[in-house]
Amino acid sequence: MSLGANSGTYLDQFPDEAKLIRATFYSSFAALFVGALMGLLQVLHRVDIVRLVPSEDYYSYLTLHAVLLVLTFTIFFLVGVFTWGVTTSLDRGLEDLRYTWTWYGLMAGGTLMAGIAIIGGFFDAIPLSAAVLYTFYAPLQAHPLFYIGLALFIVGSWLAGIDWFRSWWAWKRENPDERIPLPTFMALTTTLFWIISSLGVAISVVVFLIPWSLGFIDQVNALLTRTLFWFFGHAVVYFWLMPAYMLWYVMLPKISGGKLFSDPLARVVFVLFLILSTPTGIHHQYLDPGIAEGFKFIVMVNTMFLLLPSLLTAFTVVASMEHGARQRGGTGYFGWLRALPWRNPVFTGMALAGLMFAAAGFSGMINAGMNINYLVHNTWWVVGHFHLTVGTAVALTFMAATYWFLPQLTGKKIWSKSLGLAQVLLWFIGMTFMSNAMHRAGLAGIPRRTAEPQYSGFDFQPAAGSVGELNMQVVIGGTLLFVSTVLFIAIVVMTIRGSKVDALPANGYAETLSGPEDAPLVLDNLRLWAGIAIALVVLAYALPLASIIGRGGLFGPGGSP
Ligand code: HAS
Ligand code: CU
Repeated sequence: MSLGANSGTYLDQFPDEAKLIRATFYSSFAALFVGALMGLLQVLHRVDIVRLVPSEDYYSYLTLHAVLLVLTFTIFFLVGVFTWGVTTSLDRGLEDLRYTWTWYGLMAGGTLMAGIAIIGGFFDAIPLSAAVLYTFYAPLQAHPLFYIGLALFIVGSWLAGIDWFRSWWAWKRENPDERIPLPTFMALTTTLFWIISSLGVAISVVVFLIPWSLGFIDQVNALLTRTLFWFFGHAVVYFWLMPAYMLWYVMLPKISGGKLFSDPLARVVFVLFLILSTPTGIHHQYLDPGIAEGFKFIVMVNTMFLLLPSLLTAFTVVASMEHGARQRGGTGYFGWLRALPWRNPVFTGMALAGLMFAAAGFSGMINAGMNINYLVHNTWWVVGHFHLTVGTAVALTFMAATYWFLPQLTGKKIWSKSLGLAQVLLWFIGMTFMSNAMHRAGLAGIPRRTAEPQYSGFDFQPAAGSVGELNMQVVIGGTLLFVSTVLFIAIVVMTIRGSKVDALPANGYAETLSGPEDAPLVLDNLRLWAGIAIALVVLAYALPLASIIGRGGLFGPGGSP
């Protein structure tokens, strides 16, 4: 397949699909803006500078912050990215646009329902509330509207995945002997583990949480809902990450001026994520009583194996960047770094996102170790970790990619590339302050998820190493992140309001140094990998779930309702 051989922008090639992707992106950006505003309120509240929302509403807006950012912003954006990847690489439109708009409608409707349930919690007169955080397991309980909305959102995302499969099936009938093009391969493997893992949370919501919140059953087994949540809760982080990885693999090398180092290695990476993303969820429960140490140990081993695909990614992506830099005339052991296109916000945003992810990988490894996890669990350290991962590796990559996608989807030029550059840099600097301080605060034992941390608050002249200093850094970082978000939204809005131009780069993605012809055929056997993925899930989860249900009953102490 000749990559990037198409002429014209994505809008020229697929006007209908471009409209759908614009809708998913704009939904995603709306969530980003509101979520980021909640983030600003959050840091100002935690360090006690201003409390715009009373403390009793803290968990409602923490929930709004998290749900809008880690579920709505990320997932709306990524369904757009995968739709782009599948249609571009198969060079065919989606099969049935009415079906496509149905899943979009389910996702949008579900978000609205969940959002209304959360916001209702701010007003005493409205009998709604969902102060349950994005980790919505029992015993915290939300209004049924919240769970029903989330269920619809998840079903919508499944239908999106099936949409990509339908395109591939149709393409395969016409091209029976071709290898699956890499971006499609990435979207399909991701869909498979997403469906496997989100079955866990779907069961928790449909069988337990919805009937419980409607009053049909009066108790649930809290540990069971928690375990089913984490069955999905680790895999979901790779659902956010895989589209960013796809962009690092297929976009970053091209923007760096070169080719992807190895297509086969990229396939191996996505297969590893497919088989290992789910049987690792219990690493969020190392401190839960009720799950035997032996099961936790198995999960720790799986998690350590799961570092491998990310380490392979670090190697492949940096090697591809180096190849690009050398094509552009870069020389020396490290001198090539200077030859990279640092003035291009698409490149710089993604490269800085990758750089921060390297640090995030280290904090993830610390989280993953059973014994050292006891030190950091439930502290601000974990919050620092996930602001580097989903909050930077993913979010900053998505924002940077937007500067490439928007012209493709609208036929308009980015309003200001230099402001775009400032925007990605501000994010990087803001996150450096905020997440570093959060990690350190966690080591000092400062807890997460609390409106009233009992430590000295904000201090204009903090002593180095004091809580005041850490809080100061969190506030500076959080404010820069908010400014960066506002700038991002402004650039998007001004770009959309601009007029169409002719001379835009053509749609396409990076070619490869070592292509699919070098990859063993077995890598494309999705049935085999899905089968292994399911077998590993059964191995990791059958006994712990049986023992949780055996001791606590399916519907909580006392057995069935
Ligand atoms: Fe995590 C908690 C372990 C990755 C998100 N994680 C969380 C939570 C979230 C989250 C949201 O084992 C909190 C959940 C909650 O609310 O309680 N995490 C890991 C491990 C990894 C990991 C082992 N996490 C992620 C990713 C996330 C994410 C990705 C979102 C997208 N995490 C944990 C554990 C906990 C946890 C425990 C529970 C903690 C507790 O006690 O509660 C690994 O996947 C990380 C592997 C990463 C690497 C880095 C590779 C480096 C690369 C960079 C290449 C460089 C480039 C740029 C491209 C090994 C790929 C070069 C630039 C140049 C200029 C040259
Ligand atoms: Cu995890």
